[in-house]
Amino acid sequence: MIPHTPSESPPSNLAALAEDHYFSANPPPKDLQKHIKLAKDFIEFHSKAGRRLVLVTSGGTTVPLEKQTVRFIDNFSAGTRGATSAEYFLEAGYAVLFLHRQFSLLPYSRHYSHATDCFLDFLREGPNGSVVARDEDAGKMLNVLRKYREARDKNMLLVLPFVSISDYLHELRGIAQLMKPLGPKGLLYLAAAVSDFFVPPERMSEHKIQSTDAVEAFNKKPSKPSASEEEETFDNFDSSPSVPRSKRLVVDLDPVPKFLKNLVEGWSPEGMIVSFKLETDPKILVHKAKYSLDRYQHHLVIGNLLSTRKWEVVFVSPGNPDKWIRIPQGGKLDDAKEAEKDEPLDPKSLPEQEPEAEIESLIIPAVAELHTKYIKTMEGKKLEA
Ligand code: PAZ
Repeated sequence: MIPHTPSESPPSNLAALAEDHYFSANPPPKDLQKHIKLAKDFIEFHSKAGRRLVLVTSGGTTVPLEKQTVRFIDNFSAGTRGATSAEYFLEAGYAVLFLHRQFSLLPYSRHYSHATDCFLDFLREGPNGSVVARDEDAGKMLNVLRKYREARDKNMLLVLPFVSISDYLHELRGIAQLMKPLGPKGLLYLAAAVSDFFVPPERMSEHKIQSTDAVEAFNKKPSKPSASEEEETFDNFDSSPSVPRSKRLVVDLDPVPKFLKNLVEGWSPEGMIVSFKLETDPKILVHKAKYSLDRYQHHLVIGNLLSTRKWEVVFVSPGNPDKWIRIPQGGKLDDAKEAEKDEPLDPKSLPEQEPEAEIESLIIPAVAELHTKYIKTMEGKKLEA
């Protein structure tokens, strides 16, 4: 990998203006300062130890429709990629700052949450009124418990939640800026499924959006349009002319500004930055990953398809051929060597059940290897200067 040299120049004026505007118009989450303090202490602790530290972002972001939010738009992500990756990063010796969507999967507890089994199903009554793990689950649970305890006891894992898209962006910016002292040993691994669209605050209703005109009636406004007014609420271009426009909820979303450029150039100019690209159409995946790399000039894009993301991903990085990483189709790592095919698998050719092996067990060592090269190159450059 040829690392992109961090640019000395500040982000272009437009990007800086968009940043100022977005962050002043969209209020920060109420716990931001508390999170920043925790993150600062955690980063300082590991920076002093000369340890590598990764910020893993995970899970979906909500798009609130109201300021006092009753309804919001969400996406599919449960945070499997992020939570699983965090465990393999810890195994590889990284300190992990895990920025995740509240109530999405967490490292270690993921093995017992969000499953079809309730966690109580893993337990049984033990002697003298105690509760113990069922015999068939005890071995794995002990293993997971030990790893979890070790991570916590050694202060290797800090878990911080977010909910909405603007919470996420405020947290990401604050934490990325704190990572500067880590230099190239800081890694940003952006696996969260971040919304591309949002309702800007100036168009967001303060209160719950109403579905009837009862409130207008209460406020003594004319509650029912006359027959002629009601006709006017239809138009010829309506796809559903049987429902008047006034009774529908038409959601009008703006694009979320793209802050990857600001992240690369301003917030964390020395860290290695890995983003994910999710697509559903296999024909455009690699093209979109390359486009993103080209546009934001960061270090690695990991492309994945919704339907095959647990089976294969593609690494797109500057100066390297695209590299597919795959779980062999038997679902186990020792079934076969990494498949040779240089393009996405046909989703129909894959078994219906999820693979037994976790693809993150292959992704993280490959990312860590690129990170090692990145650190060496950056340190070499510093010596030359
Ligand atoms: O959370 P999950 O494991 O179900 O999905 C992971 C993922 C597909 C959200 C992630 O691998 C990814 O591609 N994140 C970036 C998505 C994007 O904004 O393009």
